[in-house]
Amino acid sequence: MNPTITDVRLTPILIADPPLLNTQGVHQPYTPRLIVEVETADGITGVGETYGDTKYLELARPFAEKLKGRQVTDLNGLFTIADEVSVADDRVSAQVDVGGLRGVQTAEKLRLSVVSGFEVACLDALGRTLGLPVHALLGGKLRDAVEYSAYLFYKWADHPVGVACEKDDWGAAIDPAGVVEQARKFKERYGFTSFKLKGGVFPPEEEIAAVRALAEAFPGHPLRLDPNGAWSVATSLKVAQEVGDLLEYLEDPALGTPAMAEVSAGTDVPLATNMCVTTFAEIKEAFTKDAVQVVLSDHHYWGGLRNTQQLAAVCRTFGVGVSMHSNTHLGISLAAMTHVASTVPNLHHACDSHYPWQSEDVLTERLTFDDGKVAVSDAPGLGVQLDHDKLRLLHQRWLDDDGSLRERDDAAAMRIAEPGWQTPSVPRW
Ligand code: GKR
Ligand code: MG
Repeated sequence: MNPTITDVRLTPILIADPPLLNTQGVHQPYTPRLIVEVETADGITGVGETYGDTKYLELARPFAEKLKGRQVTDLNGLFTIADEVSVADDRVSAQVDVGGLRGVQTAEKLRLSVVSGFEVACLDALGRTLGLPVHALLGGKLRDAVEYSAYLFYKWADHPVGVACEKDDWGAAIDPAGVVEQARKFKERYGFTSFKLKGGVFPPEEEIAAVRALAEAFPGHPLRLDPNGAWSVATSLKVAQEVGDLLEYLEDPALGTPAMAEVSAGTDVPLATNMCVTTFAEIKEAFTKDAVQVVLSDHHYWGGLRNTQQLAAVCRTFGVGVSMHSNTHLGISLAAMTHVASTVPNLHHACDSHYPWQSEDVLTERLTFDDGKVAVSDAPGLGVQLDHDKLRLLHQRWLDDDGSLRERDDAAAMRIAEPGWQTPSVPRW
């Protein structure tokens, strides 16, 4: 057995994405992802996936060079490499979305997102080498299937006229009836029994009405609402008062730990976050101020699967709940999330996943949801197979792009429909 890394391949791709609305604007018709392949001296290849915008690629390329000659077992060494190829914070902030509403905003989070792609690929290669599933390398699964929630979005029926895109069959959802209809489809197609609505798109009264409509249509199903920090403390408290009894938790109603702490002090509705606790350094303030009751880990920007386990342990220590956040992703990341989620003892909420929104993948076989759950694979590694033809096709789309889609920019996508659109400053309401 020789787990020395002999080759690393990076393939940036563009994947189809429906016109999903959020505080920043609307999803582009195609979104960038990066597929990582790590090959060992034994001829074994492991795969990983992470964000694919240019700023990640620019870090991943020198990272890949430094990885050659190292062992796939050297997972701690990935953080050393990340330090060596790191970029300065000021350089990153110049490239990051204004508004900063999404997870990755600093050089730290950027480099950790790159680490995660390589960590998952190394774990996959190691698992294939040893004949063990990734969950076994993480200490072993505690459950045979991981539960996911249906991730509901306000959505247009189509991307704006004239924009090249793939068609989807989800239809529009711009009011409570549309949201309920979308939820019904999610339930029919995948068996989900809990729902999360991406909010911060319409005035709070409209989103409150959507939550009420969901509660009426799906009694007993856990519901969450996530406006990505679009509300003031006062608005957050008002929403909590009006629909708090219908919610499993309210996710990032207000932006930042001090505002979340104020909301938390004024309501008994549990607050979850993937925005104010996104690094280990942010935990202390948030937990000592009791700003959040559930942290949603994203193994990409937390720096991989082992860091996610460490986060879960810290949460457990402080009696804070843990679950998983998602951004647009493919099956490699869903497999990675499922493996790590299966090992977390204190996972008491269904995880988020955008996967049902992705009609394309780079795998020979898509992962499936049964009764809203993904079965934890016991096959070696992640248990997924890369389809090189599909990968080539999606990479060709990236090559053919004039550069406008290679950086995800929901505000720019929105300006096609609404010229003059700017990501609203927060709090918007
Ligand atoms: O995909 O539009 C989106 C989401 O709003 C995503 O960007 C968020 O990162 O899903 C995420 C969240 O839970 O905040
Ligand atoms: Mg969120």
